[in-house]
Amino acid sequence: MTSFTVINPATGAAIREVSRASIDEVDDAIARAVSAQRSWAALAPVARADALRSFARVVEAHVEELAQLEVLNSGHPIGSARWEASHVAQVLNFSAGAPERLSGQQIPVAGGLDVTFHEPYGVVGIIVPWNFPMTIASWGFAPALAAGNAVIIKPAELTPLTGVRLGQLAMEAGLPDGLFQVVTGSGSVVGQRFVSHPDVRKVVFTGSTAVGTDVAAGCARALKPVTLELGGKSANVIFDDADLEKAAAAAPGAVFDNAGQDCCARSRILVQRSVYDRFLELLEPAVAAWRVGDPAKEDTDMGPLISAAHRDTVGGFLDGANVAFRGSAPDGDGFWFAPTVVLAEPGDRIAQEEVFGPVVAVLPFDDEADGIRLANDTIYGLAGSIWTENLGRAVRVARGVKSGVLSVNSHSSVRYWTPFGGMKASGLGRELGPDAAEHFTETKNVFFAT
Ligand code: TAP
Repeated sequence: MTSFTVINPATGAAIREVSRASIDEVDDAIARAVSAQRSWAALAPVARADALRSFARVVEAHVEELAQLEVLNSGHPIGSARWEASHVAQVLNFSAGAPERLSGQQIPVAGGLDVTFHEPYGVVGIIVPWNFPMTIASWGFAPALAAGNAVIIKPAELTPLTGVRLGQLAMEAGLPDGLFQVVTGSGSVVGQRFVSHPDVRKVVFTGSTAVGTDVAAGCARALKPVTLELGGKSANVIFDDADLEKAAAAAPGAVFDNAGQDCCARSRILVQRSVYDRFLELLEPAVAAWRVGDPAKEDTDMGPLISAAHRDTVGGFLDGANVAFRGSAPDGDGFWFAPTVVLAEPGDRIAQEEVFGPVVAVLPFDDEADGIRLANDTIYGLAGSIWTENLGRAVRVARGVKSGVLSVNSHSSVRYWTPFGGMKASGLGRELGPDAAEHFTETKNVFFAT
């Protein structure tokens, strides 16, 4: 068995060796999942609901431990990491309401009775990125389990520790053996095996658009459904009638949260030309006040980037860029990068490509139509924010921007009870929300002749 070393991004130090699964080990996990799923799907809905609530209670009891592990492995500030661990318990509790509500339909027909059933797929493979290891895993595994599936989770090699711990907690909570497995290893082996193995009947992939496209092509060849949550280049659109103080105070959090390693990062700030200079004046002190440093400290806003290689990639985006101002970052070990504000033109690389780091491009626009046009001027369509005091404008722009998740006078994107997902190159399908569990079922229609 081979292994890989997990690194603390705030210090560069090795934390732990984790095993790298072979194809045979993935196949063994899939075989165990197939067998566990049969009995799980046969349980009364209330029994599946109870099991998910037990799992939620165990996660709740370990929020601090999971949060500390995420600080160590991912460099997330402790406050954010606590939110993420609690969120996993909330997603489990929310999903526990689904088994008893997965009702089919009775459809009027002549000569009999027609009924539909929501049947689980069977085994679901969940491929998780490194930026939010716990929460993103839970958006797949909780509703998939609720709908009667078994799950196998593949964490990113950079950040496997909380996923591995969740696997142990699932066992502690009494989930049946084989129902909830975490298999560590590379995407090209474990992830690709989910795509090619005939007994994995659905794949959930969250990650880059490039790899997601490849995963989707493989799933198409195997004729299996896939949910894709991919990259973003979301716009924070600020109109001249907005509360500029509020919009400027909120803008750093909207893009520098998790060091910009957030698919929903509002990494383009589009500002109406008449208030462009004033907005930049207000933004500069807000960026300077953004506290970058030790993620274990309670008052830290932003930790390090995930790896030295990623820091190089992010830094590459500043080559030739028109940097307006930067915040601060610690020196020394750890993969630090100061928050950076760049003035850009629509065609610039920094205005088009996902940086996935604490770099924001600011661009002016003229009027409402121009703002909508510019907001839509990338291949992506994940999230976005609209700042205006004019309700009619807010509605028009929200309807005009092609993104899956928008907020008005706010940057919040994620609530477990509302749908989440991207348009265009940002993804396919939706997670969370009222229909989350249904997305892990296929409809069977049965006609009974009378
Ligand atoms: P990727 O490099 O695409 O990796 C994502 C996951 O896919 C990892 O677990 C990776 O495994 C695995 N993988 C890599 N190659 C694979 C292959 N050929 N077949 C199957 N799986 C494979 O992305 P990342 O760098 O971890 O994450 C950053 C990206 O994710 C950004 O673009 C970001 O926008 C996007 N993201 C989107 C969302 C939503 S909800 N839309 C949320 C978070 C992140 P290993 O790395 O371990 O080999």
